[in-house]
Amino acid sequence: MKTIRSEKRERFIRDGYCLFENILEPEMVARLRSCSDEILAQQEKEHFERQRTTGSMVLIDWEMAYQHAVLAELIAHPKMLSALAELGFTEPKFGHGRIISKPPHSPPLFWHEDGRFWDDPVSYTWRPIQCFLMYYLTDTTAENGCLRVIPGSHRKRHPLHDQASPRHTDELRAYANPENIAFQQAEGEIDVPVQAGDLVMGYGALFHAAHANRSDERRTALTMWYYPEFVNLPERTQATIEYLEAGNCVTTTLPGDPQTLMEPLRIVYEGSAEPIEQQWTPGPALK
Ligand SMILES: O=C(O)CCC(=O)C(=O)O
Repeated sequence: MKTIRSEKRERFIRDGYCLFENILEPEMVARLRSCSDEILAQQEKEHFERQRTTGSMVLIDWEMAYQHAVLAELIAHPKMLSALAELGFTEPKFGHGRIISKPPHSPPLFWHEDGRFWDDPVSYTWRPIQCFLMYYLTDTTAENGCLRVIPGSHRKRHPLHDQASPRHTDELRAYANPENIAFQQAEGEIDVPVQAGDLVMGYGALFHAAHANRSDERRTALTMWYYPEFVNLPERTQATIEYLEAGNCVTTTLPGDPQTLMEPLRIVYEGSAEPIEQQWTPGPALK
C-alpha cells in the first residue's frame, strides 16, 4: 500500500508543483510583509516602471538575509524543511530569492518557465535541479493575481515552448504588447489560489504565470530558489549551480542566530568538473 508521503511525491514529480498549507505563522507573515515593504520603499521609481508585469523583481541574496533576520528565518524555516523532507528532499540548498510585489490594478505576469539548464541531461529526468518555493503574503485569488500553472509542462512539451519567449524580455516585463501569446489563456492552465503563509513549490521548468491584480491591495510574493536534490546531482550539475549562484552567496559566516541556520543550506562544490553552459530553450528530447 502506498504511503501518503509517496503519493505526494509522485504527484509533485508528475504535475511539477505541490501546495503545502499553513507553513508560516501569521506573525511571521506580518514580519515578512513589513520587511518586504521596507525594501520595496528603497527601490527607484524606474525599477517598478521596468517591471510592470511582475510588479517588482528585487533580489534577495545572502547579504540581504544577513541584514534581515526574518529572511534568514524564512530561508531555513523548519516547517518548510519538513515539507521538503516529506517529498524526499532531506538536504536542500538555497540559492537566492526575489520580492515580487504586484501593486493594485497591475497587469498579468506572462507565461514563462525558469529552466536554464536545458543543455544538462538531468533536465529531461524526474530529478529537479532548481525549484521555486513561493510564499504569498496575502490570500490570493484570480481577482488579485494568484499563480497559474500548467501541470506537467516541466516534463512534457507544450505549444508555449515553441511560441513564447524563453527569456524575460523588456517588452514582456513592461507589458508593451498585451496581445503577446504569453499573456493569453494557455492550454491546460489552472489557478493556484492560496492563503497567506501557504507554500507553493514547483520545478523551475514548470510553465507559470500570474493573473492581473484587479484589487485595491498590493499582492506580494516571495519566490525563493532552492536546489532540493543538490547533493544527489551529477558533479557537472553541481559545478554549474555553484558557478551560477556564487555571486548571490556571501562566503563569510556570521556567528549570530538566525543566520547560522542558513549554513547547512549553503551550496558547496569543491570538485573540478566543468560547469555546463546555460540554455533557456529545451531541446528535442523534451517530447
Ligand atoms: O508573481 C507570481 O505569482 C509568480 C512569480 C514568478 O513567476 C516567479 O517568481 O518566477
